[in-house]
Amino acid sequence: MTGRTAIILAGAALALPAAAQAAELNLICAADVVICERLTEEFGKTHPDISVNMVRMSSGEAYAKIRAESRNPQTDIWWGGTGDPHLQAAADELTTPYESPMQAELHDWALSQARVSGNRTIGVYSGVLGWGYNTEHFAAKGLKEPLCWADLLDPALKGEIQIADPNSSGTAYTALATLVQLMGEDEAFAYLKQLHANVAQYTKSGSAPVKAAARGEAGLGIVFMHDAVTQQVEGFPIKPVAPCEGTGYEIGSMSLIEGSANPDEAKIFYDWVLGAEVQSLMPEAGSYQIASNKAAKPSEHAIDPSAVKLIDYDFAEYGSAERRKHLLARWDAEIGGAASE
Ligand code: S7P
Repeated sequence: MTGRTAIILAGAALALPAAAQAAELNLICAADVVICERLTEEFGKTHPDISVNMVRMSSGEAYAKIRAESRNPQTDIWWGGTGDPHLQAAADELTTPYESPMQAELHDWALSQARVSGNRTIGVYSGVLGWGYNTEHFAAKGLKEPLCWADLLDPALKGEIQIADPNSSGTAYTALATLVQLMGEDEAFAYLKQLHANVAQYTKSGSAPVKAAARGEAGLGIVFMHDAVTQQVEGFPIKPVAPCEGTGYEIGSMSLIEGSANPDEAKIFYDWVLGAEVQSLMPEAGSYQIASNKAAKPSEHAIDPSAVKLIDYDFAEYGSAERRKHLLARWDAEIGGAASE
């Protein structure tokens, strides 16, 4: 054996352990960062052989990233965020069908996402749209309690309201689609134009408005009610409201990415996160959505949807690429454009 051969053999021997490297999982998490970090940590405890790279994004941003990467996917699984962009990704075939053995444990509303998408997405939680307002701020300014969508147009609320931009935020897209379903499209845009006079800021993230209201930087944030509850439970003077005329809701969803590098690890996470034990942890991280696993322990702080006037939200229609693109383009032209003037 020459010295050179020995070096090559040594090189080959050194290369062997590389094959035993830890498996990887690239996760986009589109809910609050606290629950995203908690899920990553818990998964790491039960699956120490899989290293998770988690990135937190808003729902619309997650959709845009997955679409931009479609020829060379960098993401394996997308957990959380509102269901509409998951449905759009399913229609675009950016996500891949999977029938999890955990489906038998889920509520029918969670399975309805799978049914309309050919198993390309599934419900992981649900939540009711509304707002949270700062009771101390309202009392100090002598403002009337805002109980209805109509109340938010009161000129006394000028500069008091925050809501996210529906291009980046699933929460704000849910608000836009809800108003269209409640009022009709032209009437909803007329309403949003009037509301614009009272909006201080369109944020990137959906829950930011109520976090600002909690700290007195705004009077009211239009958000999912559970995000208002989180602030209330943390001790801020926030009161969650379900609008009197009726409101929409989300089915927060999860999808596997078509052509991803780690499909087996992604399925392991997918099945794990649908389990009752994992979903029962969500309230510990301040996430008070309604869990999709029928056996998950409900939180005492969760909003009871039967006490709210809910619209019959048409997920298939408002998650379709055509409707979503049309509504977002109209929002940019008639509302977002005015915001930058
Ligand atoms: O905070 C939890 C939550 O409200 O956030 C998701 C939300 O859509 C993500 O934020 P964006 O609005 O910025 O997209 C909801 O799915 C979830 O319930």
